[in-house]
Amino acid sequence: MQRWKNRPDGSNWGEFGEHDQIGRLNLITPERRRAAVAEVREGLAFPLSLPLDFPKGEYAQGFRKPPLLASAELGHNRLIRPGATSDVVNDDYAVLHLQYSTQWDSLAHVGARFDLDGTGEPVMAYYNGYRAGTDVIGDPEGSVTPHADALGIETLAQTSVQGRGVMVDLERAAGRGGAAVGHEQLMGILEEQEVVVEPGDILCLHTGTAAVILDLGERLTREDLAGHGAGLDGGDERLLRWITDSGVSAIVADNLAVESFGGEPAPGAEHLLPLHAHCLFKQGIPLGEMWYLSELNAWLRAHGRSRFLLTAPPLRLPGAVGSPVSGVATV
Ligand code: UVW
Repeated sequence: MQRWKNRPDGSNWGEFGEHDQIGRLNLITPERRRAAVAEVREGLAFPLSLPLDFPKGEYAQGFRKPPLLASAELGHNRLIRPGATSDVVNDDYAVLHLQYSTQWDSLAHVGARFDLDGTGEPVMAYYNGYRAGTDVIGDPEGSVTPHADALGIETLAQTSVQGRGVMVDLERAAGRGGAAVGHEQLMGILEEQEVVVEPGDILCLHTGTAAVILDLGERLTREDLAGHGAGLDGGDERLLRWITDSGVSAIVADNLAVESFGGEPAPGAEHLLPLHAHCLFKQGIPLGEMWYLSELNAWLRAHGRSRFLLTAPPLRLPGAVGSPVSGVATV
């Protein structure tokens, strides 16, 4: 049974199959992955994650909390009887807010109220017409433990998330302030930096924000975060249309939310985070946030390159809506 009668304007629901749960990652075909592998010429690898206890400072006082790491005591490890052998063994466990630091947002992270059934009654829905309450469990009051029975992060992990990354240096073009980069400016930047984006590519946006997060450590303030780093202008319809037409399979940035975000919806806006709604809800484009892109960006710039092999699966953690990610770029 089709899950929806109406699909949102500007959405691609159904185009990758009625039951599709990986959205535009479908565009990373074996042929495109081979083209990504062909970008490996030097054999150098760059880690693309912040240490997962960053950001520090005032960010740690927000609703997402830094990791709590603890040891599972040896006495609880049933494999080892203390004193029986000379082995010394540690296990540990973590309480991890999955979207605290460098992360992937799954397609279950952001949905929207939409009239799926054509009854005039909007229901809470996600990419490809999956529904809150039946497919993605959770409620705005937080009285139910969230669990994504569809669109969870493990669906992305199963694809391996490996393809061609393409770097755009927004910091170089738009500075260190919090510029909102719209369609016209982005097209100018692509031309100036001679970056060509093709279907299936994972678009990576360097803004310098993660480097500041690392440099400031505990001294990081809310103002530093609010004022630093460019982001995409999610309110720019032409930019959203370009994202649709470009065929990018995912978008990654080293800033907080890929898009510029002032904390409040724009006056009259339908969505708090319009680029999230466009990518996660309408187009099935996963978003990566707070990645660490500075060293890779500097190397690419120094070598006149923008493309690389990107391997960045999230945790294969059934039912989660986001995940830390320790991606690797190989050049
Ligand atoms: C929200 O906070 C809604 O999203 P994100 O962490 O993806 O920016």
